[in-house]
Amino acid sequence: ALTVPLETLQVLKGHMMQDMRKGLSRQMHAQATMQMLPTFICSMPDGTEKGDFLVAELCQNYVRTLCVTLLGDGNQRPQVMYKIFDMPMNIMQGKGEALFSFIAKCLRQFLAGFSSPQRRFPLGFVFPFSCKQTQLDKAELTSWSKGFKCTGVEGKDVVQLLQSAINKEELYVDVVALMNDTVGTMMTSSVEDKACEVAIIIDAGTNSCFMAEAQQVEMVEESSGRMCVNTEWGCFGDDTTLSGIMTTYDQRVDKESSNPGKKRFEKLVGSLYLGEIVRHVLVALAAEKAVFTGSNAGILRNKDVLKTHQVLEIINHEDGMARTRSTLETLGLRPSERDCCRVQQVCRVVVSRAAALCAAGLAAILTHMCQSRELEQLYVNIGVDGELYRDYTSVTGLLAPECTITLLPSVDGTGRGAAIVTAVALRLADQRREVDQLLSPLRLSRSDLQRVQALMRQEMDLGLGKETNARSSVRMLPTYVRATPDGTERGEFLALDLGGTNFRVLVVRVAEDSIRMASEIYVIPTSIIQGTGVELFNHIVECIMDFQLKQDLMEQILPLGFTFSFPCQQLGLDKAVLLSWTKGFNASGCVGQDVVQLLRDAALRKQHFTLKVVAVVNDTVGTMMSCGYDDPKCEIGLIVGTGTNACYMEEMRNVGTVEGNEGRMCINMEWGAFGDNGCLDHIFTNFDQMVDEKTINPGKQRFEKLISGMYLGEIVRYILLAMVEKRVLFRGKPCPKLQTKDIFQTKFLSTIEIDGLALKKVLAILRDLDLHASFEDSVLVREVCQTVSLRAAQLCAAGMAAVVEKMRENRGLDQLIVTVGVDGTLYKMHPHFSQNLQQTLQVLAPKCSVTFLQSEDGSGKGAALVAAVACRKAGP
Ligand code: 0WK
Ligand code: BGC
Repeated sequence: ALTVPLETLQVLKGHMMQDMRKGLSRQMHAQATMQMLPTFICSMPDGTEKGDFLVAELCQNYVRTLCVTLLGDGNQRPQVMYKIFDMPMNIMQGKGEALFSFIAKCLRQFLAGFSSPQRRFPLGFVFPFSCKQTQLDKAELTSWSKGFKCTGVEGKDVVQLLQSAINKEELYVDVVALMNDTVGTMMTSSVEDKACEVAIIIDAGTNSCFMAEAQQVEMVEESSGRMCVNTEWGCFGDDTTLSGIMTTYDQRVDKESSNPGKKRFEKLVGSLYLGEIVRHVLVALAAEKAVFTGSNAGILRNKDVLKTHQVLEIINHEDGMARTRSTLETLGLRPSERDCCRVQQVCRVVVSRAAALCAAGLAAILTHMCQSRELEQLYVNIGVDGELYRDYTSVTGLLAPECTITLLPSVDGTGRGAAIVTAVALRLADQRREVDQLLSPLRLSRSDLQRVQALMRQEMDLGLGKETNARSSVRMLPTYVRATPDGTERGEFLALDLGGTNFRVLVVRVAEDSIRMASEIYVIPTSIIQGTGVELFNHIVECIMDFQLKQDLMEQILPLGFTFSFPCQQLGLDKAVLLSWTKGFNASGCVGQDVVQLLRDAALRKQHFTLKVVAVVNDTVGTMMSCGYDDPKCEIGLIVGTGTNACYMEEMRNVGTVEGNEGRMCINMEWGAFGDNGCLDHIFTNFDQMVDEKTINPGKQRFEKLISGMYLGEIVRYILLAMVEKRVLFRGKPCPKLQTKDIFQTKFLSTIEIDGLALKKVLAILRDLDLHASFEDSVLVREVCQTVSLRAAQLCAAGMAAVVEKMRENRGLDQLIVTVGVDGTLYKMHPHFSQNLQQTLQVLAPKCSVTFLQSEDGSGKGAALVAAVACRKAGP
């Protein structure tokens, strides 16, 4: 009955994994017997921890106080001083207040031995009982065990109880961290470059902890990195799961314990109970006259008469037989040779079962880690402690063949580990302060955003005013597009789409019931976009010719709609003067020119080639038109891609720069330049300044440089460099590659911020940049990306709020219902940008219900629709 076959251990491992998953899940947590308690330890020591750290360790019959000095030199050889204070028996069963006051008095005595009373110390508290931890320094005791039963503690924050006892002793000691003894063991056993990620204690009680994927620990907010979870596996089987393994002897031990029905797994494994199990087996054997037939075995009916350390000596001592005889004779028994053999056998079976059960538990943890990290093979170091530690790699190996383990016995209990946890906690707290200081200027409050919204509105009004237009940074350019598509558009059109990531040439066939398109993407080399205008437009014409050849359109002269995504003063539907280049374009001889003419001239330079350009539109207008074809409520166009901009349908009566008051006209806001007059300087950080200075148009497109894809990666890069300098990232190691402009691409943000993305993917991106990051580093890099992209989405929302609120006022509506046609790689590819934008917009413009309609066909289709309108108006 006491032998557990491998198949049963396999089944048990399965049950434990199931229970672990329940314990980790927010929904099922209450049904789990293994409580899987978050410890708020998310980082391992990085060797830079420095200082003197106090530790108070509450052990079975004593309190150990330590002072550990870390030198910040990798912390291989911390200096440790300690003192043990035996605990009076009545403390374990007395008032909680007495227990904590006893610990505080131990600390006073200990400190008196080497420190000045005024010196302040951070303290780590090793408290080996199950606690509901909500912070590293906030933990409620859920239940006592191992014979402890102090009153007035369960349900209370034990950190607070200890701190107030310490304050009563007027000690300058701050309890910085509370941890379970398994955590202390994991940290203590982590030596040199052998970080432990699992720890098990098989002592009076038993327990384990391991570094879980944070996103799987659903009871806490942390969504990235890892967090140490205290399994409290001692409670496993407190439902009926272990009934198949529990023997009558185990049930008797449980019934006589101070907490019957509780800690079932612990009672099969912990040294507090093994002696009792052996005793009950011997009582049963004696009753069956299978042993001690020559003596009165009545003594064996006394609880705890056989200690576990005696059981261990019986099986470990090289002369086990002699040790067995002397142990039994000490109990007043006169064992025969055969009795001694039987007793030894019983001891071996009970201890091996305990070891096998631990191996099954360990295998469950290892397989869980291997699966949650999506690994084929897991290599892991395991810190072990406790008098019952056995080398059960063999059984574990059978139960978890996909894991290679190294057991690292803790040589110094949990004290040193607790000091390291405390040191890491303080290092992280310092780092958090540094990080918050660096990132706080990028974190915009609601009132910051409302101010940006108001400023945008102010600039819009200035931009629309004939007299005031020149003073506005938002140029509010009339587009001569007076209406969105009405479905009567027909015909075949060529379209060009220049200004985004890709240059596209399209043919668009607009029929009654459908719009069919064919397109080709052409690369425009940097040498051309920063060369001459002639080269640029020649290149464009060559692409058109290539396209027409491929599409067999050489014989036709189709009306052409030109999406030209740069600020242009539109003088007519087919006449637009370039005001300035943006987005890294800088072709000479174009600014101040009519870009349609430049295109026509390039066509003319090609013999026998004719172009019929009928419309030139901005990509925001093209996008609005393209989406407007499907949704008539679409009266706003938004681009958040390489650059950013918006357009919307404004009342002609408000457009002071164009004659006429009837109807509406689409206004290309060119909001990318918002703030170029300094009105946004209050939100511009030094990182933004550094990015702007390195662009080919410093001081220009300031709003765009806070939002769009061309710049977000650069903002992140400068922040990471500042964090390296502050030694909160990559251990302050210089990162030459990170000095390279544009090396941290904006698309990295879109990957790094994917929810649930395994951090190893973030590590891979950083590795490609020669950045050898720790887990912590990758969590921090993700936080920087999230902060930068969130600000971009919020600023975009503040701009959009100004637009929809103006339209609502224009139309005298209490509630505006409108659709925004949107395009751009950042908006489309970033995992959270669109959601953050929409959520912020709802807050800033609650009287507007705004639908965002992603443009599927790009603005080329829109340009073709504008061309169709132009052709319809021009008549046959
Ligand atoms: C696709 C549109 C194009 C626009 C681009 C912006 O068809 O007109 O310029 O989106 O997004 P980006 O390619 O800059 O990310
Ligand atoms: C340009 C706009 C364009 C936007 C999005 C900005 O840099 O100035 O005209 O709409 O980028 O492509």
